[in-house]
Amino acid sequence: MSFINVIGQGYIGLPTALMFAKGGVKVVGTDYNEKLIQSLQNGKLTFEEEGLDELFKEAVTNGIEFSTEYQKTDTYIISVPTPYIKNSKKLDPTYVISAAHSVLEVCEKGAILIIESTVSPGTIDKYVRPEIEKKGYVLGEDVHLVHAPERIIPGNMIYELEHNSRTIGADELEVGQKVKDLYSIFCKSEIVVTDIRSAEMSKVVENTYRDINIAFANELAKICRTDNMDVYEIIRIANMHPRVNILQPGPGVGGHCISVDPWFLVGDYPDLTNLILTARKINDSMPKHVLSRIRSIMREHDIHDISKVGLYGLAYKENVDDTRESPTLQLLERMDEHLAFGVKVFDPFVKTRIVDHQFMNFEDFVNEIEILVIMVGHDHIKNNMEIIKDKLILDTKNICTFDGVYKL
Ligand code: SAJ
Repeated sequence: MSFINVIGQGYIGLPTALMFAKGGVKVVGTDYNEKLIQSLQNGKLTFEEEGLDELFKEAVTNGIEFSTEYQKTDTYIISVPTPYIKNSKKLDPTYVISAAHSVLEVCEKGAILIIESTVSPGTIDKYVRPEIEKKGYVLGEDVHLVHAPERIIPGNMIYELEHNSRTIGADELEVGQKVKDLYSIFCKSEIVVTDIRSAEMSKVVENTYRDINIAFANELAKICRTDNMDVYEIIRIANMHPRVNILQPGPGVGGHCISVDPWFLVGDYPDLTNLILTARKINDSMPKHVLSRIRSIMREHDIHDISKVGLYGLAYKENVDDTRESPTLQLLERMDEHLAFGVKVFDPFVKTRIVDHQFMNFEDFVNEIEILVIMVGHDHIKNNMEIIKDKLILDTKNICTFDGVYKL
């Protein structure tokens, strides 16, 4: 039986480590963030997620450990961030390289090094293989390389870890098979074994497909706004066609995956990515579209004071506390650039103050504003529609059924 060291105890690494531990595998979760490791050692989770509490308890009962030190083991899973470089839009491989480097310092001979972090196609060839060669190790003998990108969605991670199909990219088929068996401990769905480059590319392609589909919906929303058509009704009808599946328009695309991964392709293939780049631009333009909608509602109702406007939702999507790349933050940044300060903000999931004029109490927030902009469709607002019914509402998520509600 393997002994797994999971490197990076964030949104993906932690639940993955816990699933293996629950399945009876010996696991140590490692992160260089001492505070985070201390918190986990003290039995405290660092983010909220449906079912994570119970899973954590089971994993602790099964002996999972947490440490800032890399362990000497036969199997490593690297699950560290892969941000993109703002100007070039290319992937920043620094964290992956540094984690791989540290693994090579301690690993057993013949260890399997699995990279779970999303990487652009060719990253492993370009940055990880040379690390192994620099060390004087023979690939396929001293170390075996594998890429096993995750597919789970925040808000439903635990279920999806168990039920989503997975891709394993490996240099050697037997190693791919071995890693497949390992993931089968908790993954009940199909696991495909392929080569490393195909695994890298297919992961980025999946998220890019979604980004383009959302961009199409957002462009339709803008077209429909111009001529007063109901975009939701149009998408609903179009989707009744058996081979059409258009996603929903919204105030923008946030999160650490869909709004980031397409940039890797744009950064690496600038001459070939017209559609992908255009989709990114459309999605990034949505906060501006929301602002122009707010402006026209203010004008219509003779409201001149921006502090009478409240944005509901800071998270990047419904029922999560994750604010990375969130459309609301994008919108606030844009307002900031135009020196438009004072808009009020509330999110029931975000319990620390991260922006100016952020309220911690929903009723206080509602009492202070005239226009409420629904940026995120949390269940909380769906269950509190009575409280906002007298406000002017701009509903960018199409969840509000009152008469006279403004839409995207
Ligand atoms: N959004 C829309 N319209 C839609 C769907 C989503 O505007 O119809 C927006 C959301 O509000 C959000 C953003 O897009 O701001 C992304 O949300 P998401 O729910 O589509 O995806 P993520 O970023 O939470 O997680 C994705 C997942 N991909 C999907 O295809 C659903 C997940 O499977 C991946 O594992 C994850 O990215 C990842 O790690 O790559």
